[in-house]
Amino acid sequence: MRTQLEEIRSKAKEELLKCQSLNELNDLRVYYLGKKGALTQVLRGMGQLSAEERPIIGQLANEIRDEINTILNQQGAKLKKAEQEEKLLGETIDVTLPGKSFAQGSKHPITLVLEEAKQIFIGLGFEIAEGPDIETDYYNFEALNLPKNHPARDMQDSFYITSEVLLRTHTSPVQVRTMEKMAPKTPVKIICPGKVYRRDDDATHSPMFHQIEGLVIDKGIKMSDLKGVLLAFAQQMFGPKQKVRLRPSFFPFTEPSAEVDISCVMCEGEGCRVCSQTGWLEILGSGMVHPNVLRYGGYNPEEVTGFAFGMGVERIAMLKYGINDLRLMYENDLRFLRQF
Ligand code: 2NM
Repeated sequence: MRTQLEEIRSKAKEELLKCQSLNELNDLRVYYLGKKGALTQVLRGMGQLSAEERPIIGQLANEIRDEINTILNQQGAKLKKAEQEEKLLGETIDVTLPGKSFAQGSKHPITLVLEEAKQIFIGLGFEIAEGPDIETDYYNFEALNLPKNHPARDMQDSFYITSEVLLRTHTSPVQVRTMEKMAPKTPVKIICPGKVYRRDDDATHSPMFHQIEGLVIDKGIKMSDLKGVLLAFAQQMFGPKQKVRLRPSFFPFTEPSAEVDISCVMCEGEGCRVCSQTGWLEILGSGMVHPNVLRYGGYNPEEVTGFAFGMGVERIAMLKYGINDLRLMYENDLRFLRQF
């Protein structure tokens, strides 16, 4: 029995030290120390030994088991480390490789102009007011001094949902709603940016476009306040040399009304094709808020006055960025959009 045990000891030692993988090592553990392993098998025969021999063989068997265990643990640690190192070597990455680049979008020229215009007016002390795109006849026309069957409604042919509900043709309804909320408090000093809709579709008109309208109401507001605000806006949007001029016009919601021209952004007033040799470009409509509109909004025209103006964002964007065709704005052609 002693020789059997010694044989197990030397064979186990040799095989364990030659072992090349953790799997193989585990097989060896089972083979030598497992329930049906070599050592156990030998020890099964202990019953035949004499009482003197039994403890001696028992001790030897324990010794061998401990020794095999120690070698198993050492080899296990060694092999585990080797396997990890090999895995790491296989996983090396080249940190000098260039990264993957992500396609980056850019803002649409209309968004750029809207954002810049908002910043300019915020700088002039205005607040931004927004409202629904779907409006009632009352807010879109009636409260703006455009009663039913008024001929000026023709200028803003609309998309009707019902006879009383339509897509707004301008952002002025937001101003009426704001007046209703604020009256009789002053000052009112707001701009209303947003989409508007008209039944137009040709080279220079889109059925949907963007507007910014402004409204100021307070005691003693005059036409010169309007001109000062628009001059400051034009100079910040198009450059410090800008001039503005007002020409008499008509809008149902303002009296008096004026078209506002800025000096031509292409020729700085010299006269060119863009400004039809006049040196001026029309960019806005404006005027003093009609007494009827103030009353609809809840203000007393005997106590307060106001000015209002409206501009088309597409037109400003075309002038600012030299875009010669309105339709480019809506085609989503990346060759166009990438330029901004
Ligand atoms: C324009 C031209 C002139 C305007 C008037 C109002 C309101 F609500 F106060 F009556 N908002 N916007 C106005 C006046 C708009 O756009 C060409």
